[in-house]
Amino acid sequence: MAAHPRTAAIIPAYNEAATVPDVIGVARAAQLVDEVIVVDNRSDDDTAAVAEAAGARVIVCEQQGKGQAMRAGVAGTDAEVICFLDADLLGLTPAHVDQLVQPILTGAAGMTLGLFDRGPELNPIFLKALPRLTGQRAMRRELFEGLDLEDIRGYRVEAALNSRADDLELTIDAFVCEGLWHRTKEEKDAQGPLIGTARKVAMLATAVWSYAAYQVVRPFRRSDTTVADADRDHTAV
Ligand SMILES: Nc1nc2c(ncn2[C@@H]2O[C@H](COP(=O)(O)OP(=O)(O)OP(=O)(O)O)[C@@H](O)[C@H]2O)c(=O)[nH]1
Ligand SMILES: [Mg+2]
Repeated sequence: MAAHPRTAAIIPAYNEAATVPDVIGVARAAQLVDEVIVVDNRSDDDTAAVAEAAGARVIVCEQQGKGQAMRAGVAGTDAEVICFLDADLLGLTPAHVDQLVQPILTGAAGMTLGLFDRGPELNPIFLKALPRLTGQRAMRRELFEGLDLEDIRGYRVEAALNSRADDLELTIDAFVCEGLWHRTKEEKDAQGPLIGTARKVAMLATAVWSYAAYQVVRPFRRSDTTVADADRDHTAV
């Protein structure tokens, strides 16, 4: 039996067959991770097959969207500590993963955030001046389960986790993961770099807009249904 609370690494993956095996291998090699789960949305490529071959438990999520995949992953485990990792990471190490999980296990932080390494000029800006919307983050499962169901749609989930952690006055431990980067939309997009770039701009605009809109409406919105309520009642988003 694990001496610490059980920790699951949850990796949402949509068409990430090129990179997900390495991410799984690193998560499995981390000392503080007990279980590695990949949540696939019926990818067009063989993400599910390669993830299983790399030793992950694969959960198929019927509802499209990163937030929905994260929800399915949390619902699919009873681990008390969750470490979310993107499936398209390059340069991830077991030490990065343990650095995300450790402060949650000791109680030193309520949420940890691992940022990409953008170099010495940009790192302080992304760490201190911009919203930290990274996919690499660890927390106790209650933090995710307490999110409003509305807030796990698409890319809004990361802004919502940040806001909820602030509301609860949790300590947030954010750091740059040395050498960490990802396979970008330009590289992934089968239709070429131009369409990939356009998609990325659209995605960034959506994320920034979601974040801004979320901050504006949040004080006026009374929470209706949390993720935990919905899971109990089997409500779809
Ligand atoms: N299961 C599942 N995973 C998703 C979905 N959308 C995004 N993801 C995963 O969420 C992670 C982050 O998505 P990305 O598209 O890489 O987002 P990003 O890194 O912010 O954007 P890029 O700069 O273009 O890479 C990746 O592992 C994706 O495969 C989805 O609908 N379902
Ligand atoms: Mg990415």
